[in-house]
Amino acid sequence: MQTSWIPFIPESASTVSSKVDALYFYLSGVTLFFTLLISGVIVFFVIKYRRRSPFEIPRQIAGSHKLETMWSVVPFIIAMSMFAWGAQIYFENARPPKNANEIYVVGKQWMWKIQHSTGQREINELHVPVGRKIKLIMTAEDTIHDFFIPAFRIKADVLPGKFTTQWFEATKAGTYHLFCAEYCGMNHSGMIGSVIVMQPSEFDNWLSGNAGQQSPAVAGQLLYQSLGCVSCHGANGEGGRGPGLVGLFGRKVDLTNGQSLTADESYVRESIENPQAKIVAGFGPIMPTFQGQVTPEQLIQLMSFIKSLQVTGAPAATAPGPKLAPSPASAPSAAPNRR
Ligand code: HEC
Ligand SMILES: [Cu+2]
Repeated sequence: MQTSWIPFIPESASTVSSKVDALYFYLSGVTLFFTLLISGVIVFFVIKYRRRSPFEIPRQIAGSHKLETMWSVVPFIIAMSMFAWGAQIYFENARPPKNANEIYVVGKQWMWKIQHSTGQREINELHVPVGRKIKLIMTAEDTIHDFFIPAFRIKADVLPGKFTTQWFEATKAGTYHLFCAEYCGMNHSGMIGSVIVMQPSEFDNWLSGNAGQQSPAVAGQLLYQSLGCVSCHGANGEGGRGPGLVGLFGRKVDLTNGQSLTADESYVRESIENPQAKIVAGFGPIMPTFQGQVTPEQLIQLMSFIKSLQVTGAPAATAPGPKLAPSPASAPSAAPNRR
């Protein structure tokens, strides 16, 4: 839908923005229609049924099933159409596509710290290519913030102690506003930045412009060694006293309490900060908590490293450690992982 002619609507620059606008116009249209209808009918009735003589007694009306059914069913259908349409856009927005490029966002009073998977960092600026799906993995260091890009019609809370995600695909090169949309303290109003959408080739140039940076996955591998994760999960995440971590993201994990879940950022974070909360089936609660020992940024690095441990080929991170033979304890749980 072409909306650029409407002065108060922000520019529309992502694949979802025109869909959000269409729904918004539908809601506004329905609201406007009924506002006009009802106010018109009020004026009409006030005139039509005005009192004409001091002792007039109006004609009595007994009620009408037909009328009552109609004014229940019609609004129901309209309300459900809003719900269904809204839910459809919500679900599309809430589920990042699997092949999206990942960018990490950390909010703190009062700035946005951004890191690309190559290691490239930026502050209050987010460079992205046109026409590629981007998934933002976001957390906060201190208090609740909210990452809002009006031109993309996306907005999501950024929380301390948790990872939230949102995704977009930019459709137009340009520079767009980035806001914090959750009051977060004195300089909240200054927590703004810009999203710079570039042509893919230009973006690739920009991304490789700052060579020699350590990627979060490589930094994560060093942490994985220095924090002693190796002693239980194996040098390359092949498992041992703890479960194998190769291919963990997106994998189904069975827990000792009989439940199961799909491993995502929030689960992995919880596994590191509060390992007792969910115990993987076949293992004991022996993993120590790392709460307070790793900063949000280090958590991101550990997660990137675990993500890089893919079944196909070597881990993206370099410097493989000595190969450990998987212990019998890990063998049953590790087997279904090797998809
Ligand atoms: C003392 C051994 C030990 C150490 C050290 C340890 N873990 Fe664990 N880890 C385990 C065990 C055992 C489990 C499975 C039981 C559970 O869920 O707590 C586990 C579970 C996990 C899981 C969930 C795996 C799954 O398949 O669902 C992740 C992720 C994880 N650990 C990451 C780490 C990271 C990162 C470190 C280092 C910062 C670490 N662990 C250090 C023993 C350990
Ligand atoms: Cu903020």
